[in-house]
Amino acid sequence: MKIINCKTIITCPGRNFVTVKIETDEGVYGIGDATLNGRELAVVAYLEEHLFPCLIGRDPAQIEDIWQYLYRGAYWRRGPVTMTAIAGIDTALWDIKGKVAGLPLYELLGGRSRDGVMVYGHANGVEIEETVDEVAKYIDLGYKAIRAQCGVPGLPSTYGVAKDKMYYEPADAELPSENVWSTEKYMKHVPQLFERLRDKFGFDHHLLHDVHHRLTPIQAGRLGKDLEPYRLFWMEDAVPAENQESFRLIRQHTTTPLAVGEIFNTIFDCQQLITEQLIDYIRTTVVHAGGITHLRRIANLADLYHVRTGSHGATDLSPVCMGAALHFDTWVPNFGIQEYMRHTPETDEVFPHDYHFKDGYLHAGSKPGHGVDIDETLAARYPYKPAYLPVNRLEDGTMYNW
Ligand code: CS2
Ligand code: MG
Repeated sequence: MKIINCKTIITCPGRNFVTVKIETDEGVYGIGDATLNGRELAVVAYLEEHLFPCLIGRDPAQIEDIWQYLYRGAYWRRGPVTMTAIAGIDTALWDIKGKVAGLPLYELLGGRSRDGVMVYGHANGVEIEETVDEVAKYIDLGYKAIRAQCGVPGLPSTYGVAKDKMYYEPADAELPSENVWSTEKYMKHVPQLFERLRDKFGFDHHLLHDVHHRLTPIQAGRLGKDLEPYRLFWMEDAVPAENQESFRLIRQHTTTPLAVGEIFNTIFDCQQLITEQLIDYIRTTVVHAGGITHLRRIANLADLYHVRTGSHGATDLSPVCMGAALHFDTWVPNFGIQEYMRHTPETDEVFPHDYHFKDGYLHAGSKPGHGVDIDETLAARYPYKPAYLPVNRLEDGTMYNW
């Protein structure tokens, strides 16, 4: 079997998605997600100008060799654009391998380790009571785990509080919109949210929170300590994580479990975090961390150090990524949890899939490959629309982390 054509399909059913499609001389094709929110066209150029020409004529079964060729052959290794491009190709090749074998992807990885994959949804509100109402809705939908975010008094907006409750899309403008941040106001308010949630719902559901890169290590230690009575499943992205050793300071001050890694793109971004057990969950994904081939390496390293997976699954990761992630989650022995921000009906129409939600769990389908397809005719109806993620400034105007 030979690769005869590779292409990207850019579509925007409410938000932009980039999909890689690899076609072979025997009529079998595979698809992969290559969406990088706010930088989509950089990945498209990297794929079309630099990677696709190297794939024509190759045997699609040689997934590892192709991965090593694209990673080592770049000379300029790593980075979100490079690794998202490699991920799109890698996922498409695993999809082809499954279709050729007539097996769902999880069988190729080592078979089922679980039936369903526990997921968490996103409850948010401007006020605490609005978030409480949203958490109640997710409990009624059968979720066992719910992320809770709320507005901060005195701030005009904050991360995670969406206009549309169910579908959260932060890339909201043709040039970056500017948000304002105050750590003091935020840290005073968040413990009140979780005190209220535990008072109302008790401890039968997992509660999670995303700090979204906005504290210093000692502030994260303080917030983690303040949240300990509410037994969070995890506190996510407490600090920007380029300096992995800064997590030692957080660890010294709190037992609140720590999750990080949705913006990581290789094992080297989290090697120290894992081997020094500075985190409890690694959030790397199929689409941004080099595909199934590399994510498997990260999960295997994490398993040696009691770190579990907790892959990112926001709306800007397409159903193709979600489908592949569910097969990965169904196999991976040190599974923790899977984020599940639902896609809109028009997105689901463009990407027909066989995974389904039931009682707080997502279930991968049993179709060969990852079980997700793309309707190219429908996709063409939604042209690319430039959209940036916001930027964040402190109240005095200092540029900060969004
Ligand atoms: C967030 C994301 O889901 C999460 O944990 O961190 O919503 C993130 O803000 C977006 O994926 C950015 O595009
Ligand atoms: Mg996050």
